[in-house]
Amino acid sequence: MVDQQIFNKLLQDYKQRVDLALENWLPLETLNPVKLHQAMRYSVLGSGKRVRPVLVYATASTLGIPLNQVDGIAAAIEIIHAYSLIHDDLPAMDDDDLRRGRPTCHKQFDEATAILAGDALQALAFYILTHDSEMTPDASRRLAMIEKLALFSGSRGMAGGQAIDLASVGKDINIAELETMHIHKTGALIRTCIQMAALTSNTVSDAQFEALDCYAKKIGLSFQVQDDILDVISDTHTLGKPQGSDAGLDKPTFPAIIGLQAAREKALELHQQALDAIQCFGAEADILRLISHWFVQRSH
Ligand code: GRG
Repeated sequence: MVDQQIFNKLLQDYKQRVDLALENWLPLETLNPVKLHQAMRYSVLGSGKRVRPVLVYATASTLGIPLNQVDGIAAAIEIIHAYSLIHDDLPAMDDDDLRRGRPTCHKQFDEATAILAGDALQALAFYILTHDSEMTPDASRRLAMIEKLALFSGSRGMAGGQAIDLASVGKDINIAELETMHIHKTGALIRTCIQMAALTSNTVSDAQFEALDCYAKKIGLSFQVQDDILDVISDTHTLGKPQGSDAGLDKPTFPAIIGLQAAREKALELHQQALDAIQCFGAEADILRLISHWFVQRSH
């Protein structure tokens, strides 16, 4: 079993790795249009947890894929995530002033620049997937990855989940409807990380792919349940975004619908189901097991 210290070191290594890739792919802020490029870099290179790249690297490590083959995937998904946060924070959506402990993109720059930074980041993610020379040379596989990212980040995935989220504000929704929203809004991109990394492998079997996808679905939801719990029990400084913002916006959450204790139990149940899903793997998947544990234990 990978111990906690080794796990923490691995997380650090993965973060450093993707930060390097992001630094390389993002246009320099001295390039015109300067303000747009500054806004893109400001939003991506902040202090995010890099959860999605970590999942890409951990899946690659489980499947014995050299990490340089998935750097582009990790960077592209983190860039999609950054775009989603910029747009989520806009006045037309959650209207937030604070993200990752500093002003949101539209507060630091202006609203038009923030919209454009999100748009340009989304385009950059797909540019990376077509241009990264370290990724698989197999064009059909690369196309399958691009399809995954387009599908899971679009109206049938993350953007669709955001639409459901906005439509549910102030409404009484049940737990199944809440889960549907999060499966799309947060879960879809988490599944993408694992599926895109697995698509790099020459040897992954259908059964292994299914097992990893099942794991991804469980941790995608547990991540969100914990996020809802932290919005209730944590503080603005630790979260780097306003605590209590869900309640403030009258958003349905797991603690609001089933109570704090039941939400905690739900997170642990999903963690157990995630572990069960990857039973077919041996010690090579310990990193994924520890990530699932991290998701339900995290404090920010
Ligand atoms: C605007 C198309 C569009 C989509 C927005 C992901 C999303 C959809 C909105 C984010 C709102 C939110 C707070 C969702 C809860 C879970 C979540 C995705 C939190 C943010 O991700 P972290 O915790 O953030 O990985 P860091 O800053 O660590 O990268």
